[in-house]
Amino acid sequence: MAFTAARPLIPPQDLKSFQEHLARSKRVLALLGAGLSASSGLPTFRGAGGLWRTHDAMQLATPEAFNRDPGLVWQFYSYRRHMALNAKPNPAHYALAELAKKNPEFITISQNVDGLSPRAGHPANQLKLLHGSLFDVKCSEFFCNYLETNNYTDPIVPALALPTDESDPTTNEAIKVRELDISDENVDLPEVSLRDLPRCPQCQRGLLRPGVVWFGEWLPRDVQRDIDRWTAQPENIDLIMVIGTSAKVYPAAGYVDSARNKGARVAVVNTDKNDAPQGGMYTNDWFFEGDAAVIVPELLK
Ligand code: BV8
Repeated sequence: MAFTAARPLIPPQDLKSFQEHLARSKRVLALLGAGLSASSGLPTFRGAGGLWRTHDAMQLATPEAFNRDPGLVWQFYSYRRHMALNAKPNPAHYALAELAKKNPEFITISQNVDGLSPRAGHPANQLKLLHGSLFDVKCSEFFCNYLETNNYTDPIVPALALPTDESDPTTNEAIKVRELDISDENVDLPEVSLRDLPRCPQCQRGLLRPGVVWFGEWLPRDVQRDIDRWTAQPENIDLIMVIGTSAKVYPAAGYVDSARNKGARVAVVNTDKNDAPQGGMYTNDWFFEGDAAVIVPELLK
């Protein structure tokens, strides 16, 4: 029986041309999405079994949803905080952190709120968390500026504890069990009353909310300013790596074109060949099909 060598993970010619370009590159960007953390056990938003398939996150990741039913929205975020706390950074998170330590002109724009890039030791000044973090909490009152970062209390209040009959909620079986279709009004999630939700310790009035950017909300001005200043510098951008993102959410997805307009070549890492950035792939781009946790460390070797 003829043994055929397993297909190389990355076509050798593509790997060589990418690594040669990376070695010559000075100014490098990365745009990260939920697919980067998939191999850490955190569901993506749109992928198979993704967060949005069973949780209607568009329904939940908005200020309107929070105003309408803060208990339900907190259950959604408390569950994600718990999963993220019990997940670990994967080799791709570490490889990107190592590249940042070697190249101060490498800036990472992350759409992820799961905290895994910071936990992998990614230099904070080179990691721009565009959509905030599950572990920041802030007051929901417009006039109050209370913000607490690095809040890892799990659950953040007793009323948000996962039902005790859960097996380890971070296991895939439990996640499947847990992923009730909560957009279905027939699903009776335990109610969490307003008085049991976390309150702002500063103004003593407002409810605390997750420190993430919801749909319809402005992105953190300081983060956008940093990125815009970096991309607006006169020198060219040599490369943008687009890792584990469907690149459908703006303004994050727009940074691919911004980089292209500054001369960048584009390298996409995605399990889905169809998930190229808006505007498609150019002839001298790279598309590396596969799991970011395996591909990225190989590329950045
Ligand atoms: C804004 C935090 C200005 C919360 C997130 C109407 C009203 C208001 C705004 C809009 C509107 N219509 C459009 C907009 C703009 C809107 C937007 O872009 N909407 C989209 C849906 C069209 N944007 C906004 O609202 C932004 N703000 O515009 O402000 C403004 C202000 C007021 C009024 C008007 C405008 C704010 C956007 C931020 C939303 N918050 N997250 C939370 O997480 O709960 S976005 C959230 O979804 C994530 O952060 C992430 O960015 C996004 C999901 O994208 P991905 O990360 O790409 O995940 P996805 O599942 O889609 O893809 C995973 C990919 O990985 C797939 O391609 C898959 O194939 C691949 N993959 C899977 N496994 C692997 C893998 N790849 C590699 N390896 C693997 N193992």
